[in-house]
Amino acid sequence: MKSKTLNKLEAIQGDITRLKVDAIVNAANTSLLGGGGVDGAIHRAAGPKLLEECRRIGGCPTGEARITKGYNLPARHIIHTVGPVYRGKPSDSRLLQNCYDNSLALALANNIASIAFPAISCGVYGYPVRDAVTIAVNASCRFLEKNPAFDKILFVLFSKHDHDVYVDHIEKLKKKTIICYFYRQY
Ligand code: AR6
Repeated sequence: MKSKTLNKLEAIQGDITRLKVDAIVNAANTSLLGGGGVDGAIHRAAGPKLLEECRRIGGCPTGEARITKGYNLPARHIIHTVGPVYRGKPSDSRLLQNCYDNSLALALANNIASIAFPAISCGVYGYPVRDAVTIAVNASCRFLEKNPAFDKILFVLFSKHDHDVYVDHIEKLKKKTIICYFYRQY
């Protein structure tokens, strides 16, 4: 993996609704009609027009993604994706990976160059954050290596614990990349 790719990833702690990026990602449910957690926070901050647009879309299957305007948010767009409810089955990781792949593909198709992800499925859907971070970061790196013009992928974590897990994972990958670079020089 190139260090240029990893430098485009950043984990921050905070509220995703406050970020001024091209798009923020919502961890929605299949109805797309709002809910609790980050979904509730995004609908509250974006305002009632978001719900109207979501109604017109008519739902989204698990692992897929849909795009709307950002309305009152600082972000121009919202990409709504539906993570799996964690059951400890192999299909969980495939579906979570689909969320990242499909959100990023939709971003690319809509001229989005900066995006912020919450920890999809890691709240009420129960996905262990230590497993989810590997899927999130691997999917993001694969995408960035294929699309070098893409600017930035942010991971926005609500809790300090989740933030520490993400930072630790990304730092370890950066160290590995530097060691591999020096290894290749000799
Ligand atoms: N900014 C960033 N992260 C947040 C915010 C925020 N404002 N609020 C919560 N989180 P969850 P899920 C974190 O439960 O597990 C909804 O009701 C939170 O700490 O929002 O994918 C939907 O409608 C956690 O780490 O999403 C679905 O029914 C992460 O966001 C269901 O929850 C995801 O937690 C989806 O469950």
